[in-house]
Amino acid sequence: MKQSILYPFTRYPHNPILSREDVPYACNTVFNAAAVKFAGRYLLLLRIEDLSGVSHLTRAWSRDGYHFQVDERPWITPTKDDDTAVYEVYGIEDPRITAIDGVYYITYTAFGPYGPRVAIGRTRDFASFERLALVTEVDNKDAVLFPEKVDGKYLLIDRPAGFAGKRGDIWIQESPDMIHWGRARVLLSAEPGWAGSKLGISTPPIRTEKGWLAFYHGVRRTPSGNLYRLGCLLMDLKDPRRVIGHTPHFIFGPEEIYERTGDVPNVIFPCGVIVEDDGTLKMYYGAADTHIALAEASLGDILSLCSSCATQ
Ligand code: BMA
Repeated sequence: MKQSILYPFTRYPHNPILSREDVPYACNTVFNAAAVKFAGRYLLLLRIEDLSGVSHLTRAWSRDGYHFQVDERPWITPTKDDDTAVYEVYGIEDPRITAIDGVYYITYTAFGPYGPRVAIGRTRDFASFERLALVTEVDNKDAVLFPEKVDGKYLLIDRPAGFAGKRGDIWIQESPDMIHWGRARVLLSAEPGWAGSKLGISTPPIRTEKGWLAFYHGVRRTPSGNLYRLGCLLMDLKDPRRVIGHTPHFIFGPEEIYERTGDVPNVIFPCGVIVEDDGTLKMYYGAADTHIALAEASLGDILSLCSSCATQ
C-alpha cells in the first residue's frame, strides 16, 4: 500500500496552533483539547497546566478552525466540593466532548492522590457546567461517551489499568442513567508492537455508514520513554461492543520538532475530531504535552483504511 494511504493525515503547515504564549494568563503548557462545533463556532476545551503543575480546562473559540482566541480565565477548575475535592486536587485533565440530544457531556480525568478516575459533567451552553459523577474507581482514564444510546443504554469507552508498568487495554461499559456503570468488557487489547504497552481511546465515536469510527492512541515503552502514536478502529453500528476493523499499524505519530520535544517528548495525543460537511476531518492533538496542533484527513480515506484492516 502507498505511504499516503497508510498515513492519511496532513499537518496544518502553521502548527502548533496554540502554545502558552496564546493564553492570556500565566501557565506552563496548553495541550490535549476536546473539540466541538457550537453555535457556528469551533470550540476547543483546552487542558492548561498552571505553574504549580495542576491542570484545569479553558475554552478557546474560532470562526475558521485554525485561529483560536483563548478565554481570559479558566472555565472548569478542580472542584471545591467537600465530598469529592480530594479526587481532583492534582488537576482535571484530557477532556472529551460528546453531544447527546442537545446536551454536551464532558468526560475528563480527575486526578488526586489515589490515582486517576473518570468524571462526567454536562453543559447546554458552554457557560454553566454541572458535574454529574465520578464514574469509575481509580486507575482509569481516557473515557469517551457514544453520541447515542444503544438498546436504551448509554455506552462509555474507558481504559482501566495501564499504570505502574501494567498493560492497559480499551474497555466498554454501559449505563441506564449515566451515573451507574457496569457490564464492562474488553473492546480492544494491546498487542505486541507499536502499541504493546497500553492503549487508550482518543476521540468520541463518530457514526458513519461503515460503523462507529474512533481514534485511539497506542503506547510503546522505549529505553528513552513512552512513544505515543495513533490508530483507528471501527465498531459495529448495532453492537458497538464488536470491533469490525482496526489498523494493526499506526497512522500518525510524532515527527515534527513540536511533537518530538516538550515537557513529555514523542507524544501526539488527540482528544477531539471535527467532521466538516465536505468529509474532511480536523483532528486537534496535544503535542509533547506542551502545544496544541492540528492535522486533517479525509473521512473516506480513514474508513477505507479501517475497513481494509477488518478484524473478521
Ligand atoms: C497520558 C495522559 C496524557 C498525556 C500522556 C503523555 O497518560 O496523562 O495526558 O498527554 O500521558 O504524557
